[in-house]
Amino acid sequence: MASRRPQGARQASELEAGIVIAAHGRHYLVQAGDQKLQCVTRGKKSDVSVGDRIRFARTSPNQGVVESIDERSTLLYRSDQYKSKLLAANVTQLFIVVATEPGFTDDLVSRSLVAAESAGVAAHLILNKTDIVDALPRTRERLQVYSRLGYPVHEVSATAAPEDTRALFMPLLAGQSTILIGQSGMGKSSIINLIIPDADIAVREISAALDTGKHTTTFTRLYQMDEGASIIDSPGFQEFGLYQLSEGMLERAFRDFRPHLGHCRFYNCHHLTEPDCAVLAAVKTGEIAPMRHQLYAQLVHESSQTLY
Ligand SMILES: Nc1nc2c(ncn2[C@@H]2O[C@H](COP(=O)(O)OP(=O)(O)OP(=O)(O)O)[C@@H](O)[C@H]2O)c(=O)[nH]1
Ligand SMILES: [Mg+2]
Ligand SMILES: [Zn+2]
Repeated sequence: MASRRPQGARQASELEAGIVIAAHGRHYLVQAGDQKLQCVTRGKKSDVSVGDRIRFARTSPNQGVVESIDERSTLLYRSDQYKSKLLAANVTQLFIVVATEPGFTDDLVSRSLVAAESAGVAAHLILNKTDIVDALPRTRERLQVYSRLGYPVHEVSATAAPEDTRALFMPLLAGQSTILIGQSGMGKSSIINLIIPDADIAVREISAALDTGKHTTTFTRLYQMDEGASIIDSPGFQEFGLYQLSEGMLERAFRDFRPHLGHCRFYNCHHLTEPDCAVLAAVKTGEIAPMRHQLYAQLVHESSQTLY
């Protein structure tokens, strides 16, 4: 019997729960129990993110329509030419993967930290490829600026010390939803493959379906671990989506600024050129690294270029 109910108004009892494990345009791969389904949204909506817990209506044995998104605890954005798009929902911690080689840029690390802080997500740094010993001392030195800010830095080598790497990660991942982010070639997928043994196969299957056939990760992919933990692999990003952040959110996203906020002469100080600015004073004494203040100024400039 055909249902009389209008489309789009299905009863909650007919809906099933799932988690979005990959997104491609408006097509979503949804994990529901042991099953994976291809889901679409209604109309032109594309506001679903990897990591979203959703309710869907089944339209065929392996297909469905997303009917609702459960409330998110956190949301991270990626940027796409001055537009922010959804990167991942409900993550509890962000691991920034850097390597001895190829080199990483401080700009991307700092932007990732700002993204994590503003989303209320814990941030750790992972230094991979410690087996490339020539570049190790210099890389360690560069990372000190972040450990001084209070971000944990973990050293691993996914290929040269896989067992140690796995042993370090497992307790850090327990009970958490973790996203690995970082520039291309840092070793994010290599780390994921140590933790999720079938990850490689799963990605190759999707890559084949999307006809990319490349080694580099081209889409964000969530893997469920046991006991509610999950880990997300992401493509080497160009930039994080930070355009949606207001100036007030930006200043608070810089951990090193926080002790100085509220101590400027002007209550609405921009910390750029104002007299008697407590933040600028801290830059002068070296308490705040100049590189961090430069990024703040750049982000204020970028967010002022975008209309929302
Ligand atoms: N020497 C060394 N090489 C490594 C290590 N971990 C990964 N690699 C190599 O680094 C290269 C890039 O690794 P991936 O895991 O594909 O890097 P990724 O961060 O996922 O890169 P994208 O998917 O492009 O963002 C591969 O050739 C790996 O074999 C390591 O600990 N030491
Ligand atoms: Mg990868
Ligand atoms: Zn100020």
